[in-house]
Amino acid sequence: IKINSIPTKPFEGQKTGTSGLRKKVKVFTQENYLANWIQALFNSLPPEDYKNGLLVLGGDGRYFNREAAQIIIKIAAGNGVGKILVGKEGILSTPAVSAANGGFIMSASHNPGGPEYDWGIKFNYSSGQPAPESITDKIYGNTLSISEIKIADVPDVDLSKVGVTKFGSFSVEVIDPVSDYLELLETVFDFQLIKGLLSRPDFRFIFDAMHAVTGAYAKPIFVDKLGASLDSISNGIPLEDFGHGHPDPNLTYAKDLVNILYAENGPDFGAASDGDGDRNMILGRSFFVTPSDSVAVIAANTEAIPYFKNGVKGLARSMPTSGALDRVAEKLSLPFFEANGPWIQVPTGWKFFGNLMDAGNLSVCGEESFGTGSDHIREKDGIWAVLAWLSIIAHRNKDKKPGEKLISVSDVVKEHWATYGRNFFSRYDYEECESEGANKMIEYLRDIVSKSKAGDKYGSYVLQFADDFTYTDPVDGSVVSKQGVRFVFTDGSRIIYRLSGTGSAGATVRVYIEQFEPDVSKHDVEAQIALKPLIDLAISVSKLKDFTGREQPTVIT
Ligand code: VG1
Ligand code: CO
Repeated sequence: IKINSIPTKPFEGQKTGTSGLRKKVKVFTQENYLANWIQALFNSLPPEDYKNGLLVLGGDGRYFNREAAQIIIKIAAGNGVGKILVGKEGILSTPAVSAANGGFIMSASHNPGGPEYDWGIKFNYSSGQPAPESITDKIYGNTLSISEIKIADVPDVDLSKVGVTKFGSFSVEVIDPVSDYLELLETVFDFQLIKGLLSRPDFRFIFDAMHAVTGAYAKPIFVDKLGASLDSISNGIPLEDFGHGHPDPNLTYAKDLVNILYAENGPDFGAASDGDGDRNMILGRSFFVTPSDSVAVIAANTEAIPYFKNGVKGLARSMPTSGALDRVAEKLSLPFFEANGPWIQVPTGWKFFGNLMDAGNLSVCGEESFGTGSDHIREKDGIWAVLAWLSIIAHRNKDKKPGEKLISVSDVVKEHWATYGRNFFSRYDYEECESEGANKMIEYLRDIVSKSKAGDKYGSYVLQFADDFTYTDPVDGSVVSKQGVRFVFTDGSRIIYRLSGTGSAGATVRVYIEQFEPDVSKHDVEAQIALKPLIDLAISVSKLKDFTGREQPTVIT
């Protein structure tokens, strides 16, 4: 094949955030903008990583993916990649891509899509994990000096039909987006067990795909394989603009599903997933499972999941995620946990879990941001989390006769709290604030941290320590700093402040609040009520209203 060299000039700001590069569509559609980043990526990898090798390409179906796929294919060919596997119509969820080794995901995840909204790209490295910072930093460096794009002179590939197209030594194979991923999940879960639950007349299930990528997976998996009824899938068709929605499965943006579960005589189980299928929200009847509890409950109930038949190797969470998981780890006396105590917490972003998994130290992990997963792949996995919860409910009820009352989602969570105590948790998001004020607020907090000392009084709370979280990867020794300002009090309560690394405009401030309650008689209190004093403290200590001009958060979890 003929390879053309196109001269180009650097663009500013092509720095990846928490998970890939995300910008407005208008930014990405500037001539050579995407091409520059893809070329810079190849310039950053050792040639043996991709020359004549295989890469996977897929996306969440959002606007601009079709054009982007053709650009990526041609530049990959121009740089000597041997073969590209592409999901049909460019569709592959983030977990499905992660199940393969190395590839691109065309997605801005939970950010809205369409000509006026966001586009994004994530790159997975050799074992399917999101590229580590050592690579993304290199890519960014190369975007600042790029002068040439290598692009193969081949026609656009028809992505609408499964099959192989050859161009000399380079080929493109269009694959079914579901089959390999489904095959993997069948080795993880007991599908017969789940099928038994979903076919019970006294168990009603609903899944909201939010018109995003899991629309392509929901019917083949939940309906065709597991016997759920067709009408249990809502918003099941992936759309370029997610039906004008914001494909983020939380209490604000998945409000329709929440309303259904909280209505009188609603279903027993509800779940939703985000744009690219790696997040999940789990709901019981009139009951919300906070993601920090979700990962803890899964970790405490692995006997329901055949994949974990030999036990779990270790547990991990991102730093702002509540400590509910730590309590499970302690109880399970995991050797990994005891030996390494503190490094059960990683910074925000799934890329930090991959090394622990590859080293054989981690089985189940999660983030408070609706991300839950295991080492079956190297990304969080929305459908996996739904199947994990269905497995737990099915396992608990497997001997229940028709007509007998089933153990519900809320029963399982309340029982968990009774055993381990409840970590009340909430996150306040202030989306798209002015960057200047948000940055100043974080600077102000860092200044407080530098002057603080153990024993300082904050209202009725006594400071244990305050810092800006630094993480040293126990496997490769790499260090990342400034990962979130923490105030940890002597009773274990915490307030954490971070700026989001996934937005495309302004700054999103996240405030995380946690308080532990061992007393079972106090577990039924609404989280917002239980946490009110700490939330008020978080807002006043940071002078958040002065710095951001915001009275109320945009999203409360
Ligand atoms: C957010 C979440 C983080 C998650 C990341 C990617 O990052 O807080 O936990 O890993 O999104 O999720 P940030 O920097 O905005 O807080 V996904 O589903 O967008 O790939
Ligand atoms: Co996502």
